[in-house]
Amino acid sequence: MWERRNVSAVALALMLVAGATACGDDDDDSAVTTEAATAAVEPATSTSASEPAATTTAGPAPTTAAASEPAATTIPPAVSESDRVSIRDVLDASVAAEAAGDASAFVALWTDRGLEQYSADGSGLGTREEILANGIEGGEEPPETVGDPAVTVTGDDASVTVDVVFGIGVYRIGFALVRDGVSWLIDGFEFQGGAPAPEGVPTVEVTAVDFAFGFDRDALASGEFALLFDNIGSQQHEMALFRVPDEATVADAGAALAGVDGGSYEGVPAGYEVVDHLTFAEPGESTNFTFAEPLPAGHYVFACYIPVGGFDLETGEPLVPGAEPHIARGMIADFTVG
Ligand SMILES: [Cu+2]
Repeated sequence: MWERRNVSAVALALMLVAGATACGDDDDDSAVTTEAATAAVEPATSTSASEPAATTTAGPAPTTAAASEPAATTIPPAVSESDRVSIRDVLDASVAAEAAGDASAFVALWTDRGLEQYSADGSGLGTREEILANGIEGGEEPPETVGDPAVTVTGDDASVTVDVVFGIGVYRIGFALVRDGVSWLIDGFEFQGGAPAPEGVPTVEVTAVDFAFGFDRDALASGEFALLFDNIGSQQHEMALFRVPDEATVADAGAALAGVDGGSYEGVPAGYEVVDHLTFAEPGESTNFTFAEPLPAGHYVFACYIPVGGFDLETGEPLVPGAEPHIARGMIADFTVG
């Protein structure tokens, strides 16, 4: 449940391009920094809207990829304007159909495999048959996108990554599409976690052990940072962010927040405020979180509500029934912005 909170919300949002042109074009390079986007897109784009792309440093990635995989592919071909437009149209149409609750229009844009991945990765909408039978609720406001979607086309296959704002975070979503006559069908969906930090925003590492957080408080004081959450403990850990009274000590905050429901965040006492669930990591895993906006001045805590002994990712149930949350073992740490 902990991890799924973010996943499902973002997946529901599925939006794409609707806001892409309207909002920030200053983060283009953020779209080409991870593997998913490597194949990259920016250099391959056709000329129409890609002036900023030419100035990014996207060059090395495709070069390396091409050199290390000589057998399968060479340099990705440029994406034709017609492909680019029709791919964006398909993704837009999917967002619109889902927002409108138009189940038949929605499923017509997806392959069975794509729907399966979309459902499994968080939307929970189910199979084509289930969607047609149950309908789609609709009414969700599509979230804002950051930068331009990154599009790669290889023959009859396309991949798209897009960064979307949900809550206070920026997340990356990947799509696979297959050519279908003159148009495309969505054939894959992947929630890829936190988007890379925008250029110029420092990434601050927060380590998790059993049962404590470690980080440089001074590095968080500006309020403008991204987080790398490095779980070097033997248990699952997470970061939930709360705003706490200025005068509260960590002990005060721990006592006040230990009784909060770690899944729903119900039970937050007066004077305290849940900001958001930020991220989760399995033992030995690192995850990242990028804020959509700098954190306002204030006194904050990171807290972990994972039950001692962990929980089942599929069911969200604690592996040890009745186990106390890590916060009750002292897994809470404070910092001040401003
Ligand atoms: Cu923990």
